[in-house]
Amino acid sequence: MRILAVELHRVAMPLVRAFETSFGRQTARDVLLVRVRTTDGDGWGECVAMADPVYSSEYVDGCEAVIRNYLAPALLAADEVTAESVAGLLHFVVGNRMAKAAVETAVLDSQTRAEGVSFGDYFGADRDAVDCGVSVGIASNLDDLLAEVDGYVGEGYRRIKLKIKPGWDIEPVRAVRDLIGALPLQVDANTAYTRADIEHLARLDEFGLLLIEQPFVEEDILTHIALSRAIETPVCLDESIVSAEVALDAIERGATSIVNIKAGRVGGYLEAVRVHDVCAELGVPVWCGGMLETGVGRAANVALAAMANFTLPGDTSGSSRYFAEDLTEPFELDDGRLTVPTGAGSGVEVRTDLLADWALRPPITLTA
Ligand code: SMG
Ligand code: MG
Repeated sequence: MRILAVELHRVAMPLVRAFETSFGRQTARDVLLVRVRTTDGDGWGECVAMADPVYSSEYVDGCEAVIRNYLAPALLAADEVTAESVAGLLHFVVGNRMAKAAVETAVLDSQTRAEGVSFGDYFGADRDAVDCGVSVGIASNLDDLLAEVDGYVGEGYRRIKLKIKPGWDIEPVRAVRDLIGALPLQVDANTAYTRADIEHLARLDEFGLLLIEQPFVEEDILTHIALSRAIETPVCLDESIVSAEVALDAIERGATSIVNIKAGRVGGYLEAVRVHDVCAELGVPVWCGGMLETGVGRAANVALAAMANFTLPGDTSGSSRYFAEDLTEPFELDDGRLTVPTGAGSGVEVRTDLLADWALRPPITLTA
């Protein structure tokens, strides 16, 4: 195909409840959506970068600038573009994986729609629904936390993930474990701890957690290795894993025995499939992370999470976990599971009326 235009849409999406992590509190998502207009038809991709560079170095204004100044011009200048060739065409730009992922996903959506192939079939999904977990933010007190968790359990979520930070770890985990009994439970620190906390974190062993996610800064593989040796609970990397090569390295060195896969973090769904495959070969289970996606990104995540080695429930919650109204038809939990879309491409339609109503500014159209 030839890329005729790249459109950048910015939408404000208020969250139904504030989401607090070790790095801050979020009350809305500032979403960047990419639409490619191609000789084969249109395709959409969602950029998962947050408004501020606090989860990773990428942030939404930065992604928009990189796409505008580098990524879109490179694709618009190419005679022939396929989803499989996007990474190579954009390789001259270092990093900026979330920006690249948004663009590549839009091309993949256009390509697979034209071919009549769903994302699930393209990725090699082997089931038609996926088990869903929910990520629960840091609350202002234990009562509020338990009420929130209780609500999610009532909705049927199959796994609870608690955000933790120093001063909000052992007690909330104990309280939630007491509340939910044997329901799978895991924690995510978003890099809030240091090597000095290893002994303290080992106290989490008594709660039978599925895993502890990313306790230390993303570059610090060594401290994750040290924790893995000191704790029974499996250590799982999120922020650190930016490619299949890094996943292989971290696994072989004993830093991670379970991997969180987020397509945005690794530069796109094609690389995410590679991370899945590397992990499968090494016998390391994976699960699908989330970045508070709208239905556009959620559809692709659910398709990815239907691959064979995604054996743990993902942060693939229903649309209502975050949004009163979604940008696509909503994803609704059925017995703790979401159905993998079967339509061509991502299988969902962007509600362009809402896109216009919620726009932060008029779309930017880039052409050759
Ligand atoms: O989409 O349900 C979701 C969010 C899941 O906790 C979640 N994501 O580190 O895994 C993570 C965080 C990153 C985003 S926090 C603003
Ligand atoms: Mg995480």
